[in-house]
Amino acid sequence: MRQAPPAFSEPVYVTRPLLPPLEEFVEQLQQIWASKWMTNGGGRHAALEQALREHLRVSHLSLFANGTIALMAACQALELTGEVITTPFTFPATPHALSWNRITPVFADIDPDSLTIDPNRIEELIGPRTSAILGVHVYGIPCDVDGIGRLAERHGLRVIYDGAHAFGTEIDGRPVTDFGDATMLSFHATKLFHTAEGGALIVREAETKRRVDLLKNFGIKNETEVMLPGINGKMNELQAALGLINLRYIDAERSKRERMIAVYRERLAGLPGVRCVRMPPGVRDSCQYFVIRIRPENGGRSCAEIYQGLKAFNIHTRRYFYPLCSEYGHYSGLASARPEHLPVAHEIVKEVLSLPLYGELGEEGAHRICDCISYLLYR
Ligand code: T4K
Repeated sequence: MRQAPPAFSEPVYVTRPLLPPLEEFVEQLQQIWASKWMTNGGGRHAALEQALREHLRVSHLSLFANGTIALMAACQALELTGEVITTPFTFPATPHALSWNRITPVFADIDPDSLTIDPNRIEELIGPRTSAILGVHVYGIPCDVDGIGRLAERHGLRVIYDGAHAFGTEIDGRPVTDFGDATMLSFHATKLFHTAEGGALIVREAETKRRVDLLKNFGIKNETEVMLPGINGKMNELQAALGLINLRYIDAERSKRERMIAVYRERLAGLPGVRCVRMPPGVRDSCQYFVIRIRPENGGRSCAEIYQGLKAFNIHTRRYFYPLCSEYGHYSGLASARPEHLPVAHEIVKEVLSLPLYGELGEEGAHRICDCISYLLYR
């Protein structure tokens, strides 16, 4: 009988926010207090847009209060209507952004390796009401951007990417945000780069950015002209200040996460029924999540059992993104949501487990988590 490894004394979560030295934020707060400028296009908002444009090597970026509203604004900016083809293997925000625009999501199955929408399953779903494809770079793994791009061109469709997990992802040295008409990024507290709540929309053309900037501010051009039925999606100065500070620390945080990922890969490869989800060759990992797939072998443990078992060690992993969006009551009645149309997604969603990944936990934390997983698998 193997001896159980010790439990963590403090809860270990799937992630924890990167928190810079408090003094640096307090200093920013003092300046904000002195200026009495809290939101509506302040100096920090402008500075963060500029800093992120440089950091991410993009031309047209608009900050938002959160990623979801950025995605909703993308649908408006690109004037999407009717149906949009998307993945069921994502966070609820993805199809909900469509629903809030009165657009029907049409679910396409995913690719078994990249776990992103499978371009080979998109074409059969394109109909007269289809206006776009909405791919998700899930866990920071890029969609098949070339395949999707070719399809969209052939059928005259727009392409939007939900890049909530893809801050800093690159494909052969090119920012992932170079692909598609628009890409959303999330800066939620659970993201490697964050502003507590926040997000951005990156678009290809200056004219689209102008439209996006109007859309996130009620459509207001000036004191007497309101150009569009916009919404309030603005990022405020406190969020922007936190973002400016966090930018100083993300390279260090990324390195710590890379070292944890190396430990996980080395320790977990070869465990019975466990596979590490990997970035394709040439892709720079956003280090947002570390995900394993657990398939019970010869009566071994299932993902659900490992997820439960780890709780006894005070390790709180997440089964992102179980259940599939197509299984939510709001969408399950759609023809495209029928399980027989989404066999790969249904199989994979039962296997995936996101392990804790944040710098503070370090390599030692990763080793201890591997000890617990190994114990549960061999027990
Ligand atoms: N598209 C995709 C593909 C997404 O994954 C997301 C968001 C969006 C769109 C929408 O972007 P935003 O509108 O959120 O910008 C969390 C995040 O809230 C959510 O942003 C994220 N995806 C999703 C994958 O994860 P939950 O419901 O899992 O969060 P919660 O509160 O359970 O937090 C997870 C763990 O993080 C906790 O167990 C502990 C830790 N935590 C969390 C918070 C909020 C902290 O340590 N501190 C904190 O302040 O959704």
